[in-house]
Amino acid sequence: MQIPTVKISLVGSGRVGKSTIRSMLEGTPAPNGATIGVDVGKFVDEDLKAAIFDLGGQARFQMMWDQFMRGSKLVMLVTDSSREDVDRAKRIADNLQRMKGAKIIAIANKQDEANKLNAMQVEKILGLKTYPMVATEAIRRNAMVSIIKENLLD
Ligand SMILES: Nc1nc2c(ncn2[C@@H]2O[C@H](COP(=O)(O)OP(=O)(O)OP(=O)(O)O)[C@@H](O)[C@H]2O)c(=O)[nH]1
Ligand SMILES: [Mg+2]
Repeated sequence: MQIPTVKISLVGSGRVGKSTIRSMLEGTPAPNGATIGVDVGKFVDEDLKAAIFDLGGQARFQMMWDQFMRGSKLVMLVTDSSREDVDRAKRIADNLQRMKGAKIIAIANKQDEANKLNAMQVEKILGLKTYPMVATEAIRRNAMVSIIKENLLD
């Protein structure tokens, strides 16, 4: 049976861990610099084939986001779970409401660091279903895959 390819976008401020999540899903080494524009990766297993649009989070790339995200089935808004970044993510979330046909969820990344908000706190602020993550820990890959499938295959 053919599995159609779905588009997933990773969006959020600079350095929050979007590319680390993409490389975790791809099983490739994490990149060591900021994403310039967009990087496209892929995730394939027996019941999901996805193109992962990993957007550059720096301010100078943000005006391209609408075009890069177009046609996404799932948009994951990534935050580093600091109060300041969650406030930034709230403004991004408000803009994402205009996205048609996409499911929007949030990832509360960097849960290994001190003084971070937990996923429930982030969820309350953003008003989006939010999942905790530590993208630098390979052992979390299965959890990341489950998050995606849970939100795509329903
Ligand atoms: N402690 C910790 N560090 C992380 C985690 N996820 C990512 N990082 C680190 O955060 C830094 C930035 O990660 P990237 O994945 O490049 O961030 P990005 O969101 O893609 O950044 P842009 O491409 O600039 O938008 C890197 O040094 C990562 O190793 C995490 O869960 N915990
Ligand atoms: Mg990046």
